[in-house]
Amino acid sequence: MSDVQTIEQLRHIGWRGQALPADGRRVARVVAQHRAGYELHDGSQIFGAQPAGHFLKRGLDPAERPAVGDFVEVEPGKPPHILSVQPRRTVLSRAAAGERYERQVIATNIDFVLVLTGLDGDFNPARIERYLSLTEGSGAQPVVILSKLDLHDDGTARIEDLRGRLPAGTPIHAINSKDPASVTQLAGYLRSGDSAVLVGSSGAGKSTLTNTLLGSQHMATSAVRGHDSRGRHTTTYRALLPLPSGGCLIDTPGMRELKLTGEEHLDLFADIEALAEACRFADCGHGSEPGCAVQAALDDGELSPERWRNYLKLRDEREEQAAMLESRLRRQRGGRPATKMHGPRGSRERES
Ligand SMILES: Nc1nc2c(ncn2[C@@H]2O[C@H](COP(=O)(O)OP(=O)(O)OP(=O)(O)O)[C@@H](O)[C@H]2O)c(=O)[nH]1
Ligand SMILES: [Mg+2]
Ligand SMILES: [Zn+2]
Repeated sequence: MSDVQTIEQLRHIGWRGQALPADGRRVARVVAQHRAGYELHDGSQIFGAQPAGHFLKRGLDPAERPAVGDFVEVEPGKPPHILSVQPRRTVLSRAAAGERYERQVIATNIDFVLVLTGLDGDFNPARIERYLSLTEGSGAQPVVILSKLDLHDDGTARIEDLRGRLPAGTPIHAINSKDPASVTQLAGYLRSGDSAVLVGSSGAGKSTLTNTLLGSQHMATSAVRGHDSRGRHTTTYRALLPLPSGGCLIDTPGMRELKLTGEEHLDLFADIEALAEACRFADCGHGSEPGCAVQAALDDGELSPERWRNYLKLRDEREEQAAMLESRLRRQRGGRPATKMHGPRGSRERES
């Protein structure tokens, strides 16, 4: 097959490169990762592969191992081996739960992060803000999708509530994931060559939406618990699927914990940061200080207490994670301080 044909084929799986590797190595995309190895797709077929030995070395940052969404170079063989990962256009990651700082890659080379929440008991604006904050550092565009519109008469109130809370311009779609006509409003995020990842709690309906977009019941789904709308962790691995629309969609397992990585900017709360800068005292604790702009906004209802609390929680977590990230990077540099502080914007302090 000619290079032109190979490139044309790779386009079907979202590859944007202009030239194939000079050494003639085969390029493919990671579409699934299992305990036993990887599944790759070259735009025409799926095949299994193992990571080369250097990916298994102890001490290697897990974020450097091949992840779903990656384009990799492959050495033929039985089985084929993944030799290297091509530079990532975008990366969505979270920090692993636990004491040690570790970034976990959720998906790479994605254009859109589709944050899916059910309009049932799953609905939780604070959690949506957490997902949007994580997305900020990824390089991909966030899109909020509210599912199960067909099941909830009070859906409209929740949608309006969210619109008032999120920055203007954040796309919000309310859908019935089971209805092909309803999901056509997402077509703009799944165009040929584009890739999107679906994230959200278990039971939100990620696999249901994936199946509707695919036009087949490829992913298993299961009913949520009646009393609290919780899902049953049906999907257990990330799966990248080429859609009939020409776009690629990554379905993921519902995540129990979503820790910030420390690289977020919290642009979502820029209005609150602006308020805090308007306080009379530069070191205002936003408690009972005179001239506190935050208290004034809380008092007159301009700022909701719930959103303020979520901001404080995310800000503190971001600071803590940023400190852990910085000390890990320092260790990697052999104890030298960073030449350029890669701290979050919140660490800037006024000098008055
Ligand atoms: N009526 C209705 N039911 C939905 C909708 N979206 C999802 N469901 C139902 O919600 C349940 C959970 O859907 P799943 O697609 O399995 O959820 P998931 O997000 O993939 O969950 P995990 O794989 O566990 O993370 C299923 O019973 C779906 O039929 C929707 O828009 N309308
Ligand atoms: Mg699922
Ligand atoms: Zn204040």
